[in-house]
Amino acid sequence: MRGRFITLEGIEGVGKTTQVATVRATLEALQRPFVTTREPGGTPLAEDIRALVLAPREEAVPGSAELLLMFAARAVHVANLILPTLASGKDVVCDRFTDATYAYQGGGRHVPLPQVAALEAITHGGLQPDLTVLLDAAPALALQRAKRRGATDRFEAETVAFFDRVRAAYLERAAAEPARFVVIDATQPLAEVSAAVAAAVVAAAARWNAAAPAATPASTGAVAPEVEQPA
Ligand code: Z5A
Repeated sequence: MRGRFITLEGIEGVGKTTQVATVRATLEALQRPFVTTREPGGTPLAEDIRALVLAPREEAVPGSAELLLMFAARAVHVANLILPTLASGKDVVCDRFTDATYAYQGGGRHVPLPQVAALEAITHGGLQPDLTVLLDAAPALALQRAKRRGATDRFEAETVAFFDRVRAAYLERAAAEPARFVVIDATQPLAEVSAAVAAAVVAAAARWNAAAPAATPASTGAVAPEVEQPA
């Protein structure tokens, strides 16, 4: 049976990386095998692209270039890690996926959404997350948390207005797809956010168990893996 695809989303510093640990612990308790990964990144080539796209630099980086780099990394990640892992029956837990492109390049950088959708179709066809946990908080709080960690990348140097647009784009996507998204108030104390994330995963897993065996990527129209699974 195909594994399930779980993504975590939200603006910078909202607690996604922290909550990956909660998802891991919950899946372990449910005895569901899984692999955790992140975007941009997740494979050696995709991590190289991540370093290129996040590095602070003097030269302007157009939104269209960011868009293409994000999808170049994603194409490698989907083909070499995500699809083979799902096909092997393991769940994939991913810190950010294509919702981030709609939010950051679409909402934040004003890249036209049809351009994002066109690359999404090329890169991962019908493959969509089965569950997306959106951690929501105002940029002022989230950026304060992120700054506590020190070094800043190219996105972290952006304005509060930029992150307001990113947040609004995320909330718009969540409102449009309520069956896939669970929106969690990330301003709550850590223990409460973790409990809400764990509850979302437990509820989704119960639905998946109750449903008929998951469709294969081929039957959902997802792109078939073109390369061998990494060792
Ligand atoms: N990007 C893009 O533009 N387009 C795309 O398609 C994709 C990505 C995929 C890298 O992402 C950048 O790429 C990202 C968007 C762009 N840049 N931005 N902004 P990333 O996910 O690797 O990096 P990030 O967003 O910068 O994540 P982060 O900084 O690691 O933040 P986080 O994972 O959401 O937060 P955290 O590290 O878990 O928590 C931050 C701190 O807050 C930490 O000290 C925690 O202990 C603390 N924390 C967490 N939760 C709480 C609560 N509830 N209370 C108090 N303190 C808390």
